[in-house]
Amino acid sequence: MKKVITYGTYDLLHHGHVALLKRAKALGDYLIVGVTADGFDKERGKLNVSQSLAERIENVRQTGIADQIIVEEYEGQKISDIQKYGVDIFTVGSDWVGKFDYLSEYCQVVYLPRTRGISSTVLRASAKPALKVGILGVDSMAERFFSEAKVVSGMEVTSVYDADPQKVTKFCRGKGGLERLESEQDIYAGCDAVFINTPADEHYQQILAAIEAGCHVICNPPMFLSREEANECYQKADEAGLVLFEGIKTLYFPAFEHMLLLVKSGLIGTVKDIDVSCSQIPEHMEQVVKNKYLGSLYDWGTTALLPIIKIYEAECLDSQLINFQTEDFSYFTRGLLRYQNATASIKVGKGMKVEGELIITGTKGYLYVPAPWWKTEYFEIRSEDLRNVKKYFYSYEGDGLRYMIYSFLNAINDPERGLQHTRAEVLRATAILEKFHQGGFTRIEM
Ligand code: C2G
Repeated sequence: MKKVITYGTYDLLHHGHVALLKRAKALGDYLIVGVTADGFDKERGKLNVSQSLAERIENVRQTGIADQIIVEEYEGQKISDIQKYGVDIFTVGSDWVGKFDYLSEYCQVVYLPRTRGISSTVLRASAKPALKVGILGVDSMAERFFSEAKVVSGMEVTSVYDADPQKVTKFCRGKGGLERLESEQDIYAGCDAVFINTPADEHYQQILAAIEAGCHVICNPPMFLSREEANECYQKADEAGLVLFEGIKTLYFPAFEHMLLLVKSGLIGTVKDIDVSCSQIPEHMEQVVKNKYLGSLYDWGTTALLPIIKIYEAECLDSQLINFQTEDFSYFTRGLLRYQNATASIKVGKGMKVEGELIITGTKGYLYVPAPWWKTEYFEIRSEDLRNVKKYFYSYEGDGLRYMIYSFLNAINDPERGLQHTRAEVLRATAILEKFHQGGFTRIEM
């Protein structure tokens, strides 16, 4: 019996897929089809898969062409599958020519002609019109957001506004088709969603105006500096059926997501302490210090608090903050947080440098994420016996923002799926930022 294997996402199964499966089957007597798991697709940068793994498997099964269906979970699984199932031929569409030549060490590799004129991407785009997104504020994150949004199908950045027209001119250079608008209001009126990329003290009014205009919001953290304002905005967004999404990119990186799952699975026992450090010495510090909202806890606070809030899932009972600052700008904030039966500490610096690591302490061991933990592709789980360190490696595509943007789009297109970062979690971080914003810290002159 000649065994053939092929792999695919098979999202929104179409005649191109079926043709491939038929040709694959004709290469031998027994066809194994590997359908890609959601996590694997995300890791390899294939975002926006519309159907669940179960739906995609069922669609392949219903063709009656596959003799066996397996799930493809990770890079490198193909080799172990070929060996495990005694496969004679690996095949895949001609859009992958060359990509799998390395498998010829294990079996024959055949690239089959791809059916022209049909793809899951085309079907997805026609299923829903692309979401129109406007960028409000063209500083730092705007470029990264613009380029990463391009690879998230189902949305497009159509317009931009910034109070500084010269900045907009520079930003729009080379971005044909991007419309520059004359006011913030034009952004809210002309788009389905807005990326608020402005200093934190402007967010509240801008979010209210966006909601008023029926615009979904993805906002740079910290989205809010006051719980009262946050609750007001959430209530109005609910009434309008709109999504408020805090754009904490770290949360959507594959490594961070998996790290949370491992910690919550009890792998290091009960977590009793979390130690987080983030810092940056930006260029042109003389410019940065003019804007207090670029200061330590304003700029890093939401990210530094993220692992603490996601793991403890409880209210902070007490926080002590010590802040190094001059006039109005905070360079370095150190915080000690107490929870029901656990503690946490944060160190965040702007214009000061500290090792950017994350250490999660448990009763069976600890998880160590090296700097820069907030965009890590790697972490270790260590225990008393340092010889059995478990190492975890991940990769992310591009700048990594695409995973966050994809989650934002999902939250809009599939409200039932809900938000990965809940309102309660946003409010827990806001409580600490609010305390800081209102001067609830011990001040040390720089
Ligand atoms: N295909 C095709 N004609 C099309 C679209 C897809 O022949 N018009 C083929 C692809 O070449 C692939 C299979 O159908 O062999 C499944 O395609 P996708 O679901 O798009 O998945 P893809 O990511 O291309 O799968 O690791 C191998 C990859 O998983 C291949």
